[in-house]
Amino acid sequence: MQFIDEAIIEVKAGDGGDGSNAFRRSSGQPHGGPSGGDGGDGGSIILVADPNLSSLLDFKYRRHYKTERGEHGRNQDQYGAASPDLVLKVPVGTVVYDDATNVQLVDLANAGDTHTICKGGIGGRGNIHFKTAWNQAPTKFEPGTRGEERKIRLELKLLADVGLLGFPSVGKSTFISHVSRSRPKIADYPFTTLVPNLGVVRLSDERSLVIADIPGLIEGAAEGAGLGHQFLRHVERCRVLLHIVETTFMTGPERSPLDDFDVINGELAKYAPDLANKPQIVVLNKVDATEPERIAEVQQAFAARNIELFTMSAATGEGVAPVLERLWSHLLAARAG
Ligand SMILES: Nc1nc2c(ncn2[C@@H]2O[C@H](COP(=O)(O)OP(=O)(O)OP(=O)(O)O)[C@@H](O)[C@H]2O)c(=O)[nH]1
Ligand SMILES: [Mg+2]
Repeated sequence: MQFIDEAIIEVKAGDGGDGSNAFRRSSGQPHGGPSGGDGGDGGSIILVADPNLSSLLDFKYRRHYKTERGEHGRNQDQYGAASPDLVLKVPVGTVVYDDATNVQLVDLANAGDTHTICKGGIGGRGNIHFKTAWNQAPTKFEPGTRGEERKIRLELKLLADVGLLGFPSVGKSTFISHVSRSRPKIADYPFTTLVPNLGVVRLSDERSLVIADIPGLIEGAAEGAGLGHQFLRHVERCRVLLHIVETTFMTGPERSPLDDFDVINGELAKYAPDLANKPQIVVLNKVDATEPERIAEVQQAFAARNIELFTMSAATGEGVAPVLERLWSHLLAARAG
């Protein structure tokens, strides 16, 4: 599953500082030579592909970026300081277009790829450079050149990093709506979610990940039961799966979370063994509505199989943060590898 995340921003690199036109004037040197220093270069704007990011969210909030001009040169041979470059971090896979011409400027396909999107202006030379044998007092100097500016379109094909798995009504959509701005329909009947949808989760300023909410699976999905399993292809490229179980059984007959877990994994194996081998984080949801003794039982059952089980309430948010952190550490390892 993918959708296109897009942002249009304006970038302007600083101009170069002007060279200076000055002369040495001191009591010892009433007719000293030229002493105008060079202007500094303007700061460039550089894009870099950062594996910590997975959306263009930042660029929707802030649309204008610029760097300062270089300092002008001064008398007494002083050069103006260059202004610092501005580095803009974009997610790996960002393709950059000139918005006016639609020409592709760069495809930042790999972590660490960099591209100077706007070159800063070059500082002009001061008159100290124009002294010649026949002109000892040049008044010539150069202005700084203009920094580049352009309007660019950033495009990212969003691929889900994390796929949600689970029976209907375990709280997959509740989870994604708690952690992202995605607002899928949530209801207490099975198969509320009919089409997959994506949510971008922001763990902190520097870290984001994309989660795919998919329809619930049931036993026999491989043979078409329920909504079938064709939408599993949407999570095939995910790096990690978040498998949600619950034990309140708002709908359907009594089942145990461990049985549910096994049933879903059986369906995965029938669909695609590759998918069944993907790392899974398992979480017991709805702990706000579950008896503590029951939670302990379920934990023991998973522990007996050596499966780490997180607990959370997607409704109240309790326990959600550690789940996200665990997903994140899996992802970072996978993205780096
Ligand atoms: N008490 C409680 N109820 C929850 C929690 N999470 C989800 N629910 C409720 O469980 C029901 C099903 O939630 P959904 O998020 O729609 O479940 P789903 O897994 O997306 O279901 P499908 O889309 O049908 O596969 C809704 O009534 C939710 O309000 C939770 O943490 N605590
Ligand atoms: Mg749902």
